[in-house]
Parts: sequence; structure tokens; C-alpha cells
Amino acid sequence: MTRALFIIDVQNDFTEGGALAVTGGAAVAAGITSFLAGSPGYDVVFASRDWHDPDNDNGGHFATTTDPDFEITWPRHCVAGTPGAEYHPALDTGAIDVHVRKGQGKPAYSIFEGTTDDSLTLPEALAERAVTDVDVVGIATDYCVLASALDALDAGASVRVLRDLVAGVAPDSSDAAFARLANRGAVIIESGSVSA
Ligand code: VGL
Repeated sequence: MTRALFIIDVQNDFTEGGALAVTGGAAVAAGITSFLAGSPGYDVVFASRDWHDPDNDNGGHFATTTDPDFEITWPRHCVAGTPGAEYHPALDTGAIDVHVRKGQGKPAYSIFEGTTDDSLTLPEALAERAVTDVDVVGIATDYCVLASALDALDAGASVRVLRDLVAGVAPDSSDAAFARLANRGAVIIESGSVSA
């Protein structure tokens, strides 16, 4: 078994004070850092960042002519190279082995839509390390965490979502995301029950 951790979109714009602030986002950043300091035993740690173009609406992802609906259209966020797109300062980026960027010119909720800094697709990067098991943490439970975990299941991995290390846009859609993931065979657990 080869275990990977996916840290999804722990970026300034998705945390308190950011352009698309998710309540609890900063606590998730700090919580992931504490969790990793406890040597949870991952063979490889992946982290994704939303990385949108500055000069277009990224395939309708940014609301430009109407108010955002916070389901399909969003406030402008995570523009490539801006402070909002950086990892949250409380996240220990030294623990990240593989950096993945996604969303250049289009909506991209799942880490599987991204590319590594070595220009690999996610299936290529996972195959290179023969990853079998994936734990998922980060932001947002009901969008990018959900999409990434579903794609990891589709890729054949055993998937767990660490409930105390994710934060969602809205409570109802976050509850629905957990239910959908559990229904698909993901295991929802607390980070305290992860052992190396
Ligand atoms: C996300 C909304 C828009 C996320 C990204 O990271 O979950 N949510 N773009």
C-alpha cells in the first residue's frame, strides 16, 4: 500500500479575509500543519492550488456581469501569481512533495484537472508513485474536496476524507458532499484516528 495525502486549495482567497472566504479555512490550514507534524506516515503529499487567469472570466467561473451565485459563478479568486492564490501562511508547505495547479482559463474543481510542476497529469503522478490510498483534506468540502475525492475513487484508490481538516462553503452542501462520498465508498474519519 502506498499512501498519499491530497491537500486541496488551502489558499488565502479561500480563507477568512479572502475573496471567496470559507469559514474555518484558516483553522484547516493550521490543523493540517499540526496533523503533519505528528508524522502521519504518508508516502507522498500532494497539494493543489486554484490558479486562474487574470484577464478573462475563466470559462464563466468568475461572475462578471451578475452577482455570483456561489454554486456555478464565483467572485474573482485565486488569480495566478497574486497573494490570494498563495498557500495560507499557516500551512506548512515544506511538507508538500508535489504541487498541482489547476483552473488556468477554466473552472477546475478537482485536483485531477490539474498539472504538477513537473508537467504530469494526476493519473501520471499517482502511477509514478504507485499510490493506492488517498486521504483528502482542505477547502472546500462541497466543491473542490468533493470533486477531488470522487475522482480519486474513480481512479481506483481507497479514499478517506478527514472530516475535521476540511471546511465547506455551506453546511447543507457540505453534509450532502459527505453523504455522497460515503455512498460512493469513501470513509469519513477524524484525523485523530489516522495512524502511520
Ligand atoms: C472552489 C469554488 C470555486 C474550491 C474553487 O476550492 O472548493 N470553490 N472555486
